[in-house]
Amino acid sequence: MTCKRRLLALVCVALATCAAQSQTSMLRVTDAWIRAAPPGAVVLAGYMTVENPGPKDIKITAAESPQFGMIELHRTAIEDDVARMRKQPHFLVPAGEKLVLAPNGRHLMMMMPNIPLQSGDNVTVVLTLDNGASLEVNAPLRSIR
Ligand SMILES: [Cu+2]
Repeated sequence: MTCKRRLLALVCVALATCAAQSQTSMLRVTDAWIRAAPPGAVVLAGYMTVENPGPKDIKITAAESPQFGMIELHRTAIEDDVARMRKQPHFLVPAGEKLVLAPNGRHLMMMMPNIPLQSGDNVTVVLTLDNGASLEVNAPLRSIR
């Protein structure tokens, strides 16, 4: 590694740390959980409450987990008397308000678990925010709320 490269790496680490710190004070996540599914299920749903006490709207633009191949942002809505899930480009957490991810509404659609998961297991979810920060959330698996 050249001297210049090492310096660049250090600056990057410093920036990442700053972003992580400024962002933790901006969104508060509580009550995160993943609904446990029968063994062999390839799709699970994740829920949580996200509070934004700050003065600016924040969007959750993506989510990922080391335990899942892919996570999509979904919203369940009733269309023609049928509940349908639609992929969302982002979830908005308005300034001073709460976003509630809950059954029959918005949720994280967690696909392709890397290993079998069961009730009591902890899942790590990393949310990507539109302010350039990311937020790590721990969500236990449980069968029902
Ligand atoms: Cu879904």
